[in-house]
Amino acid sequence: MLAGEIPGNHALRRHSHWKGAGLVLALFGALLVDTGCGRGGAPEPASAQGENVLDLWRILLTAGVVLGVLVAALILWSVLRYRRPKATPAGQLPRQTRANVPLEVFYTVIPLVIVAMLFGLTMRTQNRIRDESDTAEVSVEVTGFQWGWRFRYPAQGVTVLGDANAPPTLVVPVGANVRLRLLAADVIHSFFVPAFLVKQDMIPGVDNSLDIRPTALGRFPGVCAEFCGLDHWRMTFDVEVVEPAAFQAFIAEEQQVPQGPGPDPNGPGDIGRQASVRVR
Ligand SMILES: [Cu+2]
Repeated sequence: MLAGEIPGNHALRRHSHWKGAGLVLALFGALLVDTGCGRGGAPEPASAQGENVLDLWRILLTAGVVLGVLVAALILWSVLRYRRPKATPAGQLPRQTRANVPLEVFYTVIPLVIVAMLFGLTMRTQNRIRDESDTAEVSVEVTGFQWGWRFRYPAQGVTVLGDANAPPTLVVPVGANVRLRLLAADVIHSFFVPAFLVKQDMIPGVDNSLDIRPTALGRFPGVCAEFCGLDHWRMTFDVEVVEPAAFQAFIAEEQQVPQGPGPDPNGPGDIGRQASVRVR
C-alpha cells in the first residue's frame, strides 16, 4: 500500500472495476452463445448453396467475436491493472522497456495462421458454391435490364418478362439443380435472392452462371444488388419455389401463351423487340 492512501477505499474501487469488466465480458459471452447457436443475422437459407454460406458465416462470426472479446478483455485488463497509482505524480513514466522479440513473433504468426485458415475455409465454400458439376435439371436464362428482368426457359420455350411496374416471378422446382445463366442487356446488374444467400453480378458481354438448388417451398423476394440507374431500387422480382408437379403445370400453362420471337442469338439485346411476350 502506498503512503497517503486510505486502505479500505482502494480495495473497494478496484472491486467495482472488476465487476464492470465482468459484466461487459458476460454480455460478450451471451452474444457469442447467441451467434454460435443462431444464424447471426443471416436469413434462413432456402438453398443448398445458402447452407454452405451460412456455415462459413457462423465460423467467421464466431472467430471475430472470440478475437474481439479476447482483445477487449486484454485492453481492459491492462488499462485497469497498470493504471497510474494514486500516489505517483502525474507525468512520471513507469519503467520503459524495449522490444520483446518472442512476444512480437507470437502476435505476428498467430494472426497470420488465423487469416490463412479463414481464407482456406472461404475458398472451400466458394468452390462448393461455384461448382457446376451436377447436371442442370432446369436451365433458366436470366437477363437484367433497366429496370426489370426476363426469365427464359430455353428448353421449354417459355419466357417471363417483367419490369419495375409489374415485377416478374421466377418459378423453380424444389430440390432440383437450377442452372441460371446470368446476362445483362445494358449496364451491370446483380442477381440477388437474400434467402438463397448467394449473389452474382450480371455484366454486359460476360456470360455468368450460377447453380441453385432450392431447398424450401415458398415465395422469396429478389432484387438487383448493383446500382444501375435511377430506378434501380424498383428492380425487383420474386422467386417461387414449388413442387415439381406444380412446376410442370406452370410450364404447361405458360406454353399455351403465345410467345414472342425467339431469342437473339447475338445476346440479350433483344428484350425491347419481344413485344408479344406476356408480361406478368
Ligand atoms: Cu439493376
